[in-house]
Amino acid sequence: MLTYLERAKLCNNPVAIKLLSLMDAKKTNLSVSVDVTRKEELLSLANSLGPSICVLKTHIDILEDFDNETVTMLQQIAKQHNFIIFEDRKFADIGNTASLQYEKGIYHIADWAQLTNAHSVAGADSIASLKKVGLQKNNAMLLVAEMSSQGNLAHGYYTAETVQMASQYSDFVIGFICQHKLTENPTFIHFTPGIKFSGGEDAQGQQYRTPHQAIVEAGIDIIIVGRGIYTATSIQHEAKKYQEAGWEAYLQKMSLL
Ligand code: S5P
Repeated sequence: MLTYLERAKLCNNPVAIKLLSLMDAKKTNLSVSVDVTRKEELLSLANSLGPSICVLKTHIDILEDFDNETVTMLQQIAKQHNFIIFEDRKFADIGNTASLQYEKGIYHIADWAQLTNAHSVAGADSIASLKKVGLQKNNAMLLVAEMSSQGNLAHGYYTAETVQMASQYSDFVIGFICQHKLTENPTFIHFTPGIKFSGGEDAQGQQYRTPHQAIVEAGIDIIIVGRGIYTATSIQHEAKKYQEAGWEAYLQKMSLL
């Protein structure tokens, strides 16, 4: 089994190289999902979480006071703390529509989010259209291969075909949103949401596992934590705890295999 840094050297996509390298340098496989609705809160969280994270995950369309300055400042903070911005947009439409949603509209996602994601449900041509927009901007994409919510339909054939689709566009698709390690190809990065120390579920179908379960038992690379961190009393302290737990689990996985 290869380290994050060894895997960085095998990648071609610039975002994958940067991400795996900075994970090694900062000793973190923690991504925080900052699902807040005010710009100021988003930027303040980005600043305080910066030292602990490799990826900041946004849902830019839930902000009630979005303006262009939001993303300019977010980019500055990302540069200062050396993390990747991941807009969790989950494109799911035909190629023409998905690529317009990626490049145009109010958000111009392709201009500031080095990483975003798409469902595979619309088929390979939709990913090809997204790639046409994103690759020339040195961006990357994740495919949603599995989900954390109860009763979701992304399993079996759907997941296997999604992995296949990723291989078809591996210069642009650098990994998956998933619940388990899906491929032995070391250039694909596995991201897992639904992470909380307490495990359990929320009242709306979200299912949680611990960092240890996701990294050691399910073999994934990056844990995505939302409410487990941003609703904590001491956000920085909680982020540090998840960062340490995630890193320890990675070291444990490496020496076990
Ligand atoms: O299957 C998924 C895929 C994603 S990207 N399940 C998820 O929960 N997510 C996202 O991860 C979700 O949109 C949210 O932003 C985050 C989980 O948040 P939490 O508060 O439940 O940790």
